[in-house]
Amino acid sequence: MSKNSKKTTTALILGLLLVFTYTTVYAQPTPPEEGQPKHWIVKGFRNGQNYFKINYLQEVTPLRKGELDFKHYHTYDEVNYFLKKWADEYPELLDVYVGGKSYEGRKIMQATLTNKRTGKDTDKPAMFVDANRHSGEVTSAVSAFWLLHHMLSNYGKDMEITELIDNNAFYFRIQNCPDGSDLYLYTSQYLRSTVRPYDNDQDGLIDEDPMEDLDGDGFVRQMRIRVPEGEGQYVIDERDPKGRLMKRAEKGKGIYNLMSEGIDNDGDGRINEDGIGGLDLHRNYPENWRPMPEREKTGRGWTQYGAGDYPLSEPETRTLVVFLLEHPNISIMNTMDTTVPMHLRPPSTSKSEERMYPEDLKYYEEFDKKGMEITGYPWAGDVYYDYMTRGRPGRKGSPLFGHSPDFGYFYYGAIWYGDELWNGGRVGDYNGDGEEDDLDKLEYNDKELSKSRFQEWTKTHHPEYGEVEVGGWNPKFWRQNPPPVLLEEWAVK
Ligand SMILES: [Ca+2]
Ligand SMILES: [Ca+2]
Ligand SMILES: [Ca+2]
Ligand SMILES: [Ca+2]
Ligand SMILES: [Zn+2]
Repeated sequence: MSKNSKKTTTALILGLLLVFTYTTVYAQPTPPEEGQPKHWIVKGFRNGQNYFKINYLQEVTPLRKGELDFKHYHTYDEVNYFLKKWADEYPELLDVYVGGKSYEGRKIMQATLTNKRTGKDTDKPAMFVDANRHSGEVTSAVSAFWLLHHMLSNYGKDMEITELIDNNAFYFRIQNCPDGSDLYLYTSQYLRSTVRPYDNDQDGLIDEDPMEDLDGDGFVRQMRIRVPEGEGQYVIDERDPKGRLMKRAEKGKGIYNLMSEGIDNDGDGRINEDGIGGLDLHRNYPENWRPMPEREKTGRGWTQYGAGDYPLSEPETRTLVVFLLEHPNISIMNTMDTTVPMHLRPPSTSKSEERMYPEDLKYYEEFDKKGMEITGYPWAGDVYYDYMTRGRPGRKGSPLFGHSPDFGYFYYGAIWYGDELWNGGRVGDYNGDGEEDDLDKLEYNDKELSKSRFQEWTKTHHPEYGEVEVGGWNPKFWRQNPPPVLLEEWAVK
């Protein structure tokens, strides 16, 4: 072996080692099996693409086919399969029925849990659990699903649960926006809520610029583009020796631009600015509802992004509210979201002391405390002030209009909480350097999650820019929801 070929061999081995060290840490989408669809089609008229490649992701795949586990995210079909199965197994405890039809015409399944032998559900005090009307906040569905299963499977075993089911009724909507949550779980798209077409950027074209997964890893992450010095906004943050972290450059020093992974489909200079949908079902409730900015006629009134055409314009919220009004036996509501984590409650448009009866506030404050004791969440309180400030100095309260907790308190008269699950990957000062930042998250990801949540910058071809690098955090199963290994822990909380 000559000196040169030795060198080549050594380089090759080193190269291979590197490849083995740095690949296969993030799961890639698996191709469809025979008979499985390749594309997901979204209903409704839109100017942009209305079909997307289906990614069969590890995060959405059960550990064993046909068996229940809470270590992955359940699709609409999977949830409904188990609901039906449980209704057959526990006919004296569980009814499963259609609670409404979604925008795309899917059946929104609802379940009623009570011991029928001790009386009808409508004759008992009741609680309603409503989850996942924010399409990407899929942890909430897993949490509601877990709770229903936990209560069902412990009936007759756990005294407390048995008594609860004997004397009360519990209603569940596990996925209150199945169009959106399935689109989120099956494709690389993400969206706020309903898939009803909406012109986000008010340019006259509807949903004309959805996201593109350029490198085909199943997720829309970030794109970094090398530019001559001074023309960019970013440089590599040297604190991570692997060069994964980016930071804002000093003036005139930037050599990278950062943008969302995708293409400017309509040539307006912005990437992915008008994707599928845009309304927000959680701004569509009737109490203190305000129109969207383009609909407010005076130019002086409050407006609310995502509010919809009018209160309860969407079938997902309308059918829920009608059900509640028809069931005044319901006195407790929990609508679930991600991420903070926090126990949220009314009011959303003013400080608690300004609009709530002092007697009621006392109860709520007691529940806030109890909630934090049980879950260990750092925050609980009203949406307007406690949520918006979260103890951060200098922050002010800010209103959310058409928000369900306010409908719940001021209009419906129920104790209404919205639990925000998962911490959004905020792992605190993990490396102990006195600061809480992305470096902590990276080290946590490397050590605890076998590097699976951050994709290293990978060269990819972009139709407009040529060679770009794609990488960054997993937007769905790290930023917005926990990775599968942490899912059950958060679902239980
Ligand atoms: Ca548009
Ligand atoms: Ca849109
Ligand atoms: Ca990608
Ligand atoms: Ca565009
Ligand atoms: Zn939400």
